Formats: sequence, structure tokens, C-alpha cells
Amino acid sequence: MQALPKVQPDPKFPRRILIVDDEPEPLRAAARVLRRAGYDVSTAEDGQGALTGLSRGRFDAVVSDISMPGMDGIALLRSIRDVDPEVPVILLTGVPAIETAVQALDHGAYKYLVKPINPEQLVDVAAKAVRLAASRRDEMEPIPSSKRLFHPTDGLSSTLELALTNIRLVFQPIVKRDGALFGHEALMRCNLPQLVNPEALIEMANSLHRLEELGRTARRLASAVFTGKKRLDTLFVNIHPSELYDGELLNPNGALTPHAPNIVLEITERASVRSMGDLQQRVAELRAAGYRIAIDDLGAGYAGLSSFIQLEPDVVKVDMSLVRDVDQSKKKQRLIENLVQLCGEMGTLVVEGVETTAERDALFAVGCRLMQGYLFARPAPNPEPAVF
Ligand code: G
Ligand code: MN
Repeated sequence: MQALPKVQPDPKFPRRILIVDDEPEPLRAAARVLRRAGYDVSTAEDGQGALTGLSRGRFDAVVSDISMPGMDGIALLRSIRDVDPEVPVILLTGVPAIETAVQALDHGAYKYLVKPINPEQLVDVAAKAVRLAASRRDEMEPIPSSKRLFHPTDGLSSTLELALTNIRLVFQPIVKRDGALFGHEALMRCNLPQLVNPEALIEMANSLHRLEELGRTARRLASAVFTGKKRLDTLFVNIHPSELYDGELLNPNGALTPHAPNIVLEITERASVRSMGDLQQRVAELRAAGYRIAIDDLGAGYAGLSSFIQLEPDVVKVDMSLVRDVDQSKKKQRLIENLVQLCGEMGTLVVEGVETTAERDALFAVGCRLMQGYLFARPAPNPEPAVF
């Protein structure tokens, strides 16, 4: 089995995380969780202490509370950006608010988590942040090729070749309030055992600079739903921000070009974009060709909110982290209610990952109309044009 680089923690060189919180109990709890997950954790009780820590050594990620006396989390983030433009910063808040979210994203926060923190989520987000830090550093400090005994991606290339011929799509319906079908999302899957997680496949293609090939392969498969007897009407297709610039999307012979009016391109904002200006212009070109644009995973991080405001998407997909147990969280209900209102003015809102009837009913109550999730249907190989 091929090992993917940068994903495995190395016990000899644990990754370093700095946690900042003025409240001792959550500080201790977060430190305990991350130490148990194998990180080398340092703590600070305020922004000044954090900056001192950062000046003394390199950290792979920073986790900071927003609300702190003196220097708050946003001010700390700004100061960190002055000295280290790359280190991922995860912000924690007890009171989610769009304004602080927007401020934070302007300064490049990596994620925004709502307290009380779920330990599993913290470990998951920290792992992703640390991985991002590692990949950014690798980009910034490349080993001169003359010093390499072998190319670091040898072997990976052949795995990717094999993966590209083993990709398939599954389709998950998006349903309206009355159960009628609104559309389907196409989701990529790979049959190779080491790449069953599509994120690993995307990460691998990205590290080999071959995302474009992966995207084209997926789109060619997706175009099949518009031919034959059982044609679909609206198809949501995931697309990495860098792939938006692929000329194939506008080429008359491109796989999806003839079907553009039936396609909603879901832009995941987990990856950075060249510049917002470029992106806005490109999105305008894609729209002119007939595509609709969705922002995917809104609420998973600040970047989503930023692009939401600037791209004026046709559809906004709310991340399942905001949906999970929404029936038990007044904060999540309030946040989603605000998003529903914001989207009422700018586009359509879809809530993803709905798993229980209690979540569904709470979402109905705050005005959600379009839903997707295991409660309605799991992703399946053969989409039905009219499932409901
Ligand atoms: O990032 P994006 O929203 O495109 O990813 C959606 C992923 O979530 C897919 O891999 C899909 O299989 C999965 N998924 C879809 N519905 C549910 C759900 O109800 N619960 C969970 N946990 N995952 C879901
Ligand atoms: Mn998606």
C-alpha cells in the first residue's frame, strides 16, 4: 500500500500547537485533548503570552479563543499575520457572529469553531491545519532537486494513474420541503483501498499538480447523467477553486459545457484561491456560459463566509458541522436562521448532512427549504430522475 506523505504523525517529531485562552478550564481541556492526539502543546493565557511564545519557536498551528481581555483573538490573529503569514490559526468562540467571522477571515483565520468544543472535531481540525502548515512550508522551502536522491512523488504518480481509471461517481439527492427532488450532488469515489477517502485522492492529485486531470475525469463521468433514458435535471458538481480556471469548462467540446444550464458548480473554499478579484471575474465568465455557482461547506471555516459575500453565489451549502444536533443547540439554530435570511437576499440555501428527523424539524423551523443527508438518501451509484 502506498503511504501518503505528510499525513502520518511522526512520534519522534511531534507537531507543535499553541493554545491561547484566558479561561483556565477550557485551556486545560483543549491542551489535554491535543496532547493525547500526539501533539506537542504549549499554552498561553493571553495574546501577549502567545506572541512571546511564537517569537521563541515555530508552531504548526495556533488555537485561540476570540473573547479575551486585553488583546482579543482577532487582534492576536492580526499580530500573528505580521510575523508569520502562513501558520494556520483556529479561532474558538462562544458567541458565533457573522461580523467577527468576516473580520477574522480578512486576516486569514483557518477555522472557526463554536464552544463548547467537541474533542473529536478539535483533533480533526488541528490535524488538517497541521497538514496545511506542512504543505505550505514544503512549498516555501523546496529541497533543491539536485540534492534529491529520488523525486518525492515517485510511486505516487503511478498510484494516481491507477486511481484515475478507478474513479466512479455516486449521487445524493437534494430534496425540497415537501420531499420533491431539487437536484443531485455528484460525489467522487475511488475503488483503490488506500484512496477510499476522496479527500486523500484530491490531496494526492494536488501534490502532483494533476488536479486538472482528476477534475476532467470526474466531469466526463458526470456528463453521462445527461444522456440516455434516465436524464437528470440539476446536477451539483464539486470543483476545486484552482480547477475553475480550466479552459475545458468553457470549451464547446468540454464534458459539461453543453449542460451548463443544468450544472451547479460547488466551490469548496477549503483551498486558497489566487485572488478574490480573479475569482470573481472567472465566476462571471462561468455564469455567462450558463453555470450556476454554489459555495460549499459554509460554516466550516471563515473562508466560506468571505467568498459567500464576495461571490454572491446562486446556492449556499451549509456545512454539516452546523447541522449536527442543531435541534439541541440554540446557537446553531440562530446562526442558520441568520444565514437563511442572508441567503434570502442573495441565493438559495441547502443544508447538508441531515441525519435525523429532529435535525430536519429544527431546520424547517428556522426556515430551511432544501436539504441533503443520510436521512433522505445516501449517495448511490444510480441516480433516479424522480426519487420522490
Ligand atoms: O464537502 P462536501 O459537502 O462535498 O462532502 C459531502 C460528503 O459528506 C460526501 O462524502 C457524502 O458522502 C457525505 N455525506 C452526505 N450526507 C451525509 C450525512 O447525512 N451525514 C454524514 N456524516 N455525511 C454525509
Ligand atoms: Mn459538496
